[in-house]
Amino acid sequence: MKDFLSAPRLAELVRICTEMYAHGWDERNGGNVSVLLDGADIDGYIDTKNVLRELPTGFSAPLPEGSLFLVTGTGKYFRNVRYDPADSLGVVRLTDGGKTAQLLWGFTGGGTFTSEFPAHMMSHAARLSVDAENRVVLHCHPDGLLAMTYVHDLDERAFTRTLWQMETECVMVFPEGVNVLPWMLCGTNEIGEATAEKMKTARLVVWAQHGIYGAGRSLDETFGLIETAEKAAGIFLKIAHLPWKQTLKTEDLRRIAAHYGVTPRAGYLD
Ligand code: 2HA
Ligand code: ZN
Repeated sequence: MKDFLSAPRLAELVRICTEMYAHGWDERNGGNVSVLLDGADIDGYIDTKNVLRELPTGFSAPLPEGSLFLVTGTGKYFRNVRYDPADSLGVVRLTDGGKTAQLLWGFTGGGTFTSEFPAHMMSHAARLSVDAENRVVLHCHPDGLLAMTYVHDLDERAFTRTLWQMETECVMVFPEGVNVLPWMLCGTNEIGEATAEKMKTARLVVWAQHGIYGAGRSLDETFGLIETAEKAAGIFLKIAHLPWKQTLKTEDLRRIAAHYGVTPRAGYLD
């Protein structure tokens, strides 16, 4: 067996956690990430017969028996992930109808998966129902998007259109727009269910006064989605209080979408 610490999947997640912290998106223990693994990702690295601990999930994770996830741990600081990945991260396998997660690697200090495990598992199921290639769910607290939820209408169409107007890239990067949840208590099955419902129509779900969830086929794609939306939110906050002389118009957004062959969310560019 090779050491999982040298596995590409692990290295990739460590890099992303480090990068997220550097962007200021994950203060203290803020944020969490889960990556759906293929058997091949851990083959030769982890003995799948050796269950280290059984962790109750507290709900029936709606995913196939045996699904494998690399996931950040509850209370772990993204700032520290790179110094001790085996303590901050874990590989778990769902069993017992998703009511139990078997720990196969990591959480060496006795920890467990993120407090947002329900939102992650339900979001994976929702994304997989519309995109069989989805692998990543990523949550963080980027300050521009968070600030925007205090001063901007939370209507999804309006919120999306504002972001699209802030930078030419936006409608290309997230043509389906961003969905928005009003403030809800985090760490609960209820916010998990609400997030998953929103995930069926967009890869980005803003949690008002809290942060954002992103989903995608890779860590790079998902990070890039949030990075782009956050950049747009930052521009909005720089100009929101100033008199605008011009902006990207609906017609411009339509032209961008047509030129780059993306389909904007129906009804958002009427
Ligand atoms: O503590 O970000 O939403 C991690 C979180 C909870
Ligand atoms: Zn959070």
